[in-house]
Amino acid sequence: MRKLVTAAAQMGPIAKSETRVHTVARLLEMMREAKGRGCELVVFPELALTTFFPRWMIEDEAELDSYYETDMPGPATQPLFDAAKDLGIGFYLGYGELVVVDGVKRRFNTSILVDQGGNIVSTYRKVHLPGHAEPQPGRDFQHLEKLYFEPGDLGFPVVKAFGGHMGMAICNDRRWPETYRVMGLQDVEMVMLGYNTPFGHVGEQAMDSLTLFHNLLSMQAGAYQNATWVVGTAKCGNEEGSAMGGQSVIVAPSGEIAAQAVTVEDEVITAACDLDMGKTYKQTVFDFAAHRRPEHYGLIVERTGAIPPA
Ligand code: ING
Repeated sequence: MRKLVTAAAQMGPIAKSETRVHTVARLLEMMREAKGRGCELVVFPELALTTFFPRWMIEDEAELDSYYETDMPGPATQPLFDAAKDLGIGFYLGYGELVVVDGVKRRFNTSILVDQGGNIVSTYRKVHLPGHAEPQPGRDFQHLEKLYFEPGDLGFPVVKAFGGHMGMAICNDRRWPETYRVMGLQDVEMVMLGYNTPFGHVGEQAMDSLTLFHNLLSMQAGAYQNATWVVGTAKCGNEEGSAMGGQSVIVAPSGEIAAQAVTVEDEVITAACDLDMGKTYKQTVFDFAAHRRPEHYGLIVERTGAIPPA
């Protein structure tokens, strides 16, 4: 039994005016709380250093740039790396990444995995960007991730770390089965993902009222169908007037919920995750090599949008 004691460190709202120093202090407090409960790994949310700025149309480039990190670690985040090394606990961190390549600014919705030595062992850039590339009329809040980020260009890497096969995703990625399956085909044993999930994203009452149901459904399905642990960590609560769902969760390869947050504040939940738990599923029901028939799956990579029967 390869036990990995893991925490999801859920965050309550981050105000637009909140400084990185104050936000990092909140993260450090939860890192210490997780360590105090015997954790070796703590998963922070998506865009864990700032308010969820894609809710606004931001015209001023300098203001927009202020929501991104140009260095990782940088001055504000170095304390997280130092604490990881001092305490002997690794972390997943989601943040806005700004890199200049051949003189061109590139912007990604990024996560990193940092080991107990304070080393970045994996980097992921969000592939599935929800929402819109330009402001939509009639919305209380925009959702402009397609304007503020490029689709990720790193695929869905799975790395050996923390004694297992570790993969990362971000927010909307958790709704797409391809996310989990590409990592499942690399024998992933734990998928870590942070999310910021506003209610009212679609603006259709029946659907928006199911936001939390769809949150759990997506992660429980992904976990079960790929026999992997899934750690989903929310940034939630009423952030600058926008209500976002919490319900951070640690899901076992069985699809069962091992731990779940009960607030919409900073809250640490933990579970002792047996990384061998998925083996039975991978050797029976989800023995990919024995049961999958890729020769019939071509449309999944050949076709982007659905084409109805003639
Ligand atoms: N947010 C949301 C998410 O996928 C969303 C967007 C909300 C989609 C509600 C569907 C329903 O959880 C991000 N940041 O992807």
